[in-house]
Amino acid sequence: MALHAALISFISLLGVAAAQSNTSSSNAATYTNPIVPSGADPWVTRYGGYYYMTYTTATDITILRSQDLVDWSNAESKLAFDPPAGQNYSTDLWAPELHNIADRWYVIFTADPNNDSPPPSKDMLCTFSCPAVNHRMYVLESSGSDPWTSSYTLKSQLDTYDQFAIDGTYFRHTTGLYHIYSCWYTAYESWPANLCITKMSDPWTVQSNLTERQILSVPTNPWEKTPYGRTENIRLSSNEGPQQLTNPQTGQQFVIYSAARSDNRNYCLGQLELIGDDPMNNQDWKKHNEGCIFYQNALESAYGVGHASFTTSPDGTENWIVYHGMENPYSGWSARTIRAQKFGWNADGTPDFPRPGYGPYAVPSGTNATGKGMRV
Ligand SMILES: *[C@@H]1O[C@H](CO)[C@@H](O)[C@H](O)[C@H]1NC(C)=O
Ligand SMILES: *[C@@H]1O[C@H](CO)[C@@H](O)[C@H](O)[C@H]1NC(C)=O
Ligand SMILES: *[C@@H]1O[C@H](CO)[C@@H](O)[C@H](O)[C@H]1NC(C)=O
Ligand SMILES: CC(=O)N[C@H]1CO[C@H](CO)[C@@H](O)[C@@H]1O
Repeated sequence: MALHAALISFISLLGVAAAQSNTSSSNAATYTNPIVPSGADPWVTRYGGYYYMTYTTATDITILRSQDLVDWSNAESKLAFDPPAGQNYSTDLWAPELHNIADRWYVIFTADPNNDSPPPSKDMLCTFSCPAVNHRMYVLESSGSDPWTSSYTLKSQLDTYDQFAIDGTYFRHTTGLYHIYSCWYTAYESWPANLCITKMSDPWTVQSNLTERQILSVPTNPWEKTPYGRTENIRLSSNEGPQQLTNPQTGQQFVIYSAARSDNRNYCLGQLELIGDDPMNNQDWKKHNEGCIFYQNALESAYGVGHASFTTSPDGTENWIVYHGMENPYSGWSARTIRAQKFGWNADGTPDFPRPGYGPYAVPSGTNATGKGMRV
């Protein structure tokens, strides 16, 4: 696959030749994955003619912007937040997301003090000198209504009852705003990592108390465990990276989350659907227990695909998934790169994700060709 991808990149560099070979087609231009050569936990939103991307740098909050969803080689970069040392949020800044709520932008992210100290116990069999115990959720607020020119300041820690919390996201519903994040049962129980929901009164304030917090999903299925179907050491079973997805035709509300474990090939996407009226009622959610809805494609060396976010093509007509994956399933977290693919919808309104791969794929509909030699 490496050879193939390299060859395609080379052809793209030649640009003109690739474009000329398909001049009869109206959407002949193609791109290949990855769209960013290194990175994890990508999050993308489209606003005012630009795509804004956040991802895990671990040391700060950096925002990229590009007019092109699948070409970030000329993206601009903005350092939104560089945490001071010695705080509970100084290290391991993970999975930032940039949300536009009530004319301000909120960056919701995970962080911890002192680099996940104590160091990881062997195979994370921790009872209890456990890494990750101090991970918490934090929120930055923009100074104005523009995500790029704004400055960002730390607004608040999100209340997770002084318990493990990672990968938090906002869930918007007619009944209000919610925080959905990866949680443990208790402060010192460690894995499995579940999905929890709490109600918010504003983007930086959790209103629910611990009794009201609800667990929406527990990684009980074989495909949610690592290795697949593992019956012992459930500490390596994870539900994380939750992300709201709305079917624009039917209005169906989903939470697409990542399952299994992010450092290996089994990482994949699972699906919850809100089938009732109240996100705080766990009986109002339906879990797709049958298997991952987006998962490794060994035939194309696309492994560990997960931690997705969703956006649309420049003209708004297509749905796109932006996710990370690895070509080498043995190198762990460092092998992750950022990818994007178009997806559709099944007859029952659920998302219909493609098989993960490297392309070449047609560029997103409405991609601006001007100023890009290879996309005439
Ligand atoms: C830092 O985190 C610890 C453990 O959760 C907590 O006890 C302490 O109050 C926090 N410090 C601040 C300044 O919030
Ligand atoms: C949580 O909030 C509910 C509703 O306000 C209240 O009835 C309950 O006593 C609270 N629980 C705790 C532990 O504070
Ligand atoms: C297309 O790209 C050109 C050159 O970067 C830019 O001037 C123009 O505003 C863009 N048009 C749209 C619709 O994004
Ligand atoms: C370079 C390129 O995109 N070539 C494509 C042109 O269109 C034909 C037919 O659809 C494809 O097979 C090529 O891959």
